[in-house]
Amino acid sequence: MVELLSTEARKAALWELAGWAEMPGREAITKTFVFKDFNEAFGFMARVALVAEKNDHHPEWKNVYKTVEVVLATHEVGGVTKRDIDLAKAMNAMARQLG
Ligand code: HBI
Repeated sequence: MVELLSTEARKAALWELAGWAEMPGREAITKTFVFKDFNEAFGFMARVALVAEKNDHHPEWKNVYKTVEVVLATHEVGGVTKRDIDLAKAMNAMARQLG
């Protein structure tokens, strides 16, 4: 069973996660990615989708043209776990690859 991160651990992890922040009023982390255009935004989502499926851990996200708003939380435990931090790291790496 995946464990909730302590407040300290969550805050420490966020220091390493460029652009990510705690979500007001919810135990979750969030980031809005902005790409060159829709094509890049959707390419990012397609890559993330494969990683999410492989890890059986999925984002909550909203795409409007070139922006992708992402919220990560572990539904099973109702808060932020290592799975969310790992997916956030992977998303930052994949967004960098897209330039
Ligand atoms: N994704 N973000 C998130 N949180 C979950 O708890 C979760 C998931 N993807 C799949 C998943 N859980 C399954 O393991 C459970 O629904 C069985």
